[in-house]
Amino acid sequence: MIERSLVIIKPDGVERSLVGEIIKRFENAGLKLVGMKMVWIGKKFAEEHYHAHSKKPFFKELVEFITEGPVVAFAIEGVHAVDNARRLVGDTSPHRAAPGTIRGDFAHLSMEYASKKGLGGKNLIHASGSKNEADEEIRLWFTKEELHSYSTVHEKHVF
Ligand code: IDP
Ligand code: MG
Repeated sequence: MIERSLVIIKPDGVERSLVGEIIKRFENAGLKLVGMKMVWIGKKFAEEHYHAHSKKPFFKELVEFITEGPVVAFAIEGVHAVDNARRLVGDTSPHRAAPGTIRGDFAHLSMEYASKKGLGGKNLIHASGSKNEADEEIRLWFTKEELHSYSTVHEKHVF
């Protein structure tokens, strides 16, 4: 049940200076940071990360959006980390994301609106959608040496 998940603060989140605010929410929930990097990904890497969406009508715009500036990627570890990260992130479309979630608190647009404008949906953050997706994405974004095992001081009470 102890899982790892991949989280990416997208270019809109970095450019809006929300990196600290967003990371804090995962730390506050007791999820352990096990790897982290800032990287400006290219088109090929973006297409690989989002390969599951390659047939979607918004694929080109999504790749443009995720490569328009640097992102901050981090891997977290904890009980049901995949589901827990999605819960903190909120619904894909910020207009449906509950207040208290990252997308609900810091954005409000809808995917329909983004598509109408011919843009990728700027929803601040990515979190793996399933355990399989998480394993695949962590392998894509991090080498073994970039992932760390250590104990946090409060692990006794949160894990
Ligand atoms: P998720 O990020 O909540 O897992 P996915 O359905 O996997 O959502 O979509 C990946 C990303 O593609 C979204 O986070 C968003 O940035 C973008 N996206 C999803 N649907 C649309 C759309 O209808 N128009 C434009 N962009 C979209
Ligand atoms: Mg997804």
